[in-house]
Amino acid sequence: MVVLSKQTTERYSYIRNCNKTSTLSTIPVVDLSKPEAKALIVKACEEFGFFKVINHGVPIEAILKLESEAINFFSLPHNQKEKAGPPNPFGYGNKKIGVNGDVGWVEYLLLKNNQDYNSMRLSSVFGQNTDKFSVLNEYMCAVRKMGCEILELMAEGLNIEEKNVFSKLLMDKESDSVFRLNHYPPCPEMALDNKSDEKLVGFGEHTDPQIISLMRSNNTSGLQICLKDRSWVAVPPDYNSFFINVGDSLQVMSNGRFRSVRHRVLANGSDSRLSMIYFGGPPLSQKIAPLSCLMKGNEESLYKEFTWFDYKKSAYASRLADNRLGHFERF
Ligand code: GA4
Repeated sequence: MVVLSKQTTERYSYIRNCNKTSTLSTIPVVDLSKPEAKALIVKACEEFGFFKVINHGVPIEAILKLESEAINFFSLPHNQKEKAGPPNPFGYGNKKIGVNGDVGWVEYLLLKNNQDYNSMRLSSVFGQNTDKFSVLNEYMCAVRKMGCEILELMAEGLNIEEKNVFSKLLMDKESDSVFRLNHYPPCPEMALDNKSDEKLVGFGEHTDPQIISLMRSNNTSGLQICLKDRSWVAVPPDYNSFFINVGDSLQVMSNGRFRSVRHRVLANGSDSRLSMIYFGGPPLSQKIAPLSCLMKGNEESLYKEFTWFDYKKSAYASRLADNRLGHFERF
């Protein structure tokens, strides 16, 4: 008989009744090379705040090179990785998420959209190894380009004349975007107890504060999204595609028409999950408010006025699962 000890993992949260979670078979898939992409993007953002893209244009070599660097990094001895920590707010983090006591079965690297800053922050681990940073930079540039293409299709789908109304925020040299590598190690306890209906939380439920998040993962499951009816569904992994989330700022800019999707990641018993996420954010001084061209008749803004700086400050002081936009709602 195997006696399971919860000692190593007892500070973490568990989700019960996992076997009942359904798999999202209707996940919207957008082929960026097809003319119907813009309409599908708008529909998916309204219904789910989430979709998957194929024919995304991010070169497979750029993806694989960064993935292999990430695997190398997370395979380093613990004391080596710790040299790149703590994540205040950028750097290596292990289990602790944010500053308010959230924990998850995850280790990660949080990076800035600035090559010089990242190489300085990580020089204690990588020295002045410029190759590693050009791999990272190449990936980030390609993903940002895809993000801008998606945002431009979105603007067209919404019949907005200024096609770059969203994408210009990511292209701005002051854009406050963030990049994250997440490694969810296999959880040995779960592997032993494979009949258990309980799963350990890798990254607890939350919404992303930025405009748009662009995620690529390896082929290990774990991601779940919350639907409008508040049920959770598992998203089957697909390492050839990118998964796109609407963030809180885009929900506000669309005056609530688009949904900032609540999502979480559950740990896996036997396989490592590796995900790479680009969080496209605006410059700090950017006003985040519903676009006037999207307001119909005498439609009122659902939100108070704020800048990305105000929102980010409030978001980073919150707990992961909080409804961060709540403080900024008018009604
Ligand atoms: C969620 C989205 C991004 O991963 C992130 C996260 C950030 C962090 O890990 O430091 C936060 C979280 C995220 C929202 C609430 C605060 C801040 C952890 C946390 C508890 C980098 C981001 O921008 O916001």
